[in-house]
Amino acid sequence: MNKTALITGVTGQDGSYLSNLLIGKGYEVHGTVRRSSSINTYRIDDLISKHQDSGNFQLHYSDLMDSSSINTLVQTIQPDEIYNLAAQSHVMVSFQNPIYTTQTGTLGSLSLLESIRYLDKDVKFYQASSSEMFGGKLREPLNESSPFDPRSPYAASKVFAHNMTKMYRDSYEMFCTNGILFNHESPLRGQTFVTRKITRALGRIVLGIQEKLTLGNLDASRDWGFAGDYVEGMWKMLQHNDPDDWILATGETHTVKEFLEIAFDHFNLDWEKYILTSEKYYRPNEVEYLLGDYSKAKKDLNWEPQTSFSELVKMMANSDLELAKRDKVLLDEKLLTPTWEHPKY
Ligand code: NAP
Ligand code: G4F
Repeated sequence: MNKTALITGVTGQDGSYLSNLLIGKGYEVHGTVRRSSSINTYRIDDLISKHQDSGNFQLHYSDLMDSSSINTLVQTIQPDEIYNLAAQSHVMVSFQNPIYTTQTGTLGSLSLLESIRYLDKDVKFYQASSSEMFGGKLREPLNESSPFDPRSPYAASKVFAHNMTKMYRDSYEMFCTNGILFNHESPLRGQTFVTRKITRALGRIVLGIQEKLTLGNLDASRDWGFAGDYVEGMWKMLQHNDPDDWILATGETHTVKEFLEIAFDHFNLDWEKYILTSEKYYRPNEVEYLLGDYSKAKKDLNWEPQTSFSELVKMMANSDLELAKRDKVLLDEKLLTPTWEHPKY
């Protein structure tokens, strides 16, 4: 019989890549969406149109804050695997909305863990932990034993959920795993994260419909990989014999400046002519440097990243040039207001 998976946060970047992967493997995938006044399923519209009729891809309204809806879903779907991807995932926003970020980051995972605990079925659980938990002060490759030093409400909430996941594994012999993922990006990355903010603006700069882009700390360094590679690692964690915690990373770190250099070079442009900086994009407590050691995932899961840093940057730059062409058509027809000169994050 085909396996059934429940994914929270299915409308997000990772949710869309993971759904695609699991449907391809023959899973029946159930995803949670939260109600909003405008439709926010653009990342999964293709999957909806291809698979909804067959029942292989089903969506359900739910919110991390509504534990009764989570419990009802777990009870009725009785999934084999649960991937808890939903979160308020923007670090800067977490300083402005600390209570909401903490509530969603902690209560959602706890509600899921409690629902699984009382289910009369062995369910495998994946928690989306984050490299932000390490805090970015140690300038060395970080592994599963490196100390946590959270620097934002977002990171602190992820540490709580991480520890709870471990605690349920140890206390109740539940199959609970934490994937400690370093930054992973794609053409479907949210547009307020730095990589996508850059490539989205770059496409418009190439077409002459945007002049400048304002960013924050260009010296921050991240271990950036491709989201498509990382969801394969999530799945492999739940196929392992025993539950555990694993890091997924590339083993390379690059500054925001290096990202800019490769992206703008790709279109023969000099980034320094287009980029401004403003303190308004600086964080109250910056994570300066992240570099991951994925050797445990390589050994246990036979997982390795497949996409290099420059391939990732160019993939995003190319995809966003196509989107910018659509922007230009809409702009020329006066169907679009250029709001991009004043990005919020
Ligand atoms: P994302 O694109 O921001 O997606 C987050 C998802 O969570 C969206 O589907 C969002 O729904 C949903 N969500 C937010 N608040 C919710 C709530 N209160 N109730 C229900 N759903 C809610 O994030 P991502 O990049 O795919 O990341 C997936 C997970 O991995 C997140 O938990 C993130 O913190 C974690 N993580 C990400 C990275 C990374 O580099 N991408 C690294 C480490 C860990 P809407 O579409 O309605 O907003
Ligand atoms: O792209 P970012 O916003 O991602 P950040 O803060 O590293 O968080 C992402 O990765 C985490 C994994 O480590 C996830 F857990 C989390 O959910 C999220 O997906 O910022 C990256 C760096 C930061 O140091 C930031 O200060 O880029 C710097 N930056 C410089 N200018 C900027 C900007 N970040 C944003 N968002 N916008 C800027 O204008």
